[in-house]
Amino acid sequence: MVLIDADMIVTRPLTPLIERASGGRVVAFANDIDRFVPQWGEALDLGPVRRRPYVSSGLVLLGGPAGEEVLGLWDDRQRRVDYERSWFARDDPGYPFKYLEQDVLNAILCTRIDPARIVTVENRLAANLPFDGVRIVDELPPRCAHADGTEPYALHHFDRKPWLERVRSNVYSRLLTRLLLDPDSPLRLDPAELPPRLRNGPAAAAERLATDLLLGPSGVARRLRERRSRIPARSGSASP
Ligand SMILES: [Mn+2]
Repeated sequence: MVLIDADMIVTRPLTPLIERASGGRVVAFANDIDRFVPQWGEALDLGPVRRRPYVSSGLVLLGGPAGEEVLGLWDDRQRRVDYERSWFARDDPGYPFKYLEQDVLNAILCTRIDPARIVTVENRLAANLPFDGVRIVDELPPRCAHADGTEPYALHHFDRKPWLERVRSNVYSRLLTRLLLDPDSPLRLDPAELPPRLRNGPAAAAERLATDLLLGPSGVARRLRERRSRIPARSGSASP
């Protein structure tokens, strides 16, 4: 079973990860911040907790009995968390499930699952906004690389979405245009369904330039700093 967020672009075959998961493992990517809440186990009736790296819920591969156990518990326990108290709404200080189902996944992994059954992949292999140093190697099918040549499995646009809001163009938004408008794309849209800045042609390029100038070269970095400063520095901000 492979769960992929709708804000991810897969940039490399997931076959190696699927093979690891199919041997009865749970494969997930380390988050860009670490997080652990000792009350998780008791709050969700999961039992004693054991510290382990905090993973993103954006791309999770679940195989065998361990995978089924995680998915079943995840489905059940996420019904107990309160959206209104989460980071996405009121952001109650100290709420153990600030990041909702992502925290629930981590709660399950640090209580019910044998650590030998969990594979934590390094964060940069599911690269996050603002995709610093990531370049496009190929567009269809998409491939990307970090400066050292490492190719991530996916790009994760976890913050504001380029199809909903004016965000500075980046490797993700450029690939998105190709994926959604190319004649060879399996999920082709009519350009009129996309905001002008995500289309092809000179008018779209002008719109992107205007947006990029308006938001400034460090627009994304500034927004991320603002986002981090909204919440206590010690808990940091995760990328759900
Ligand atoms: Mn996401």
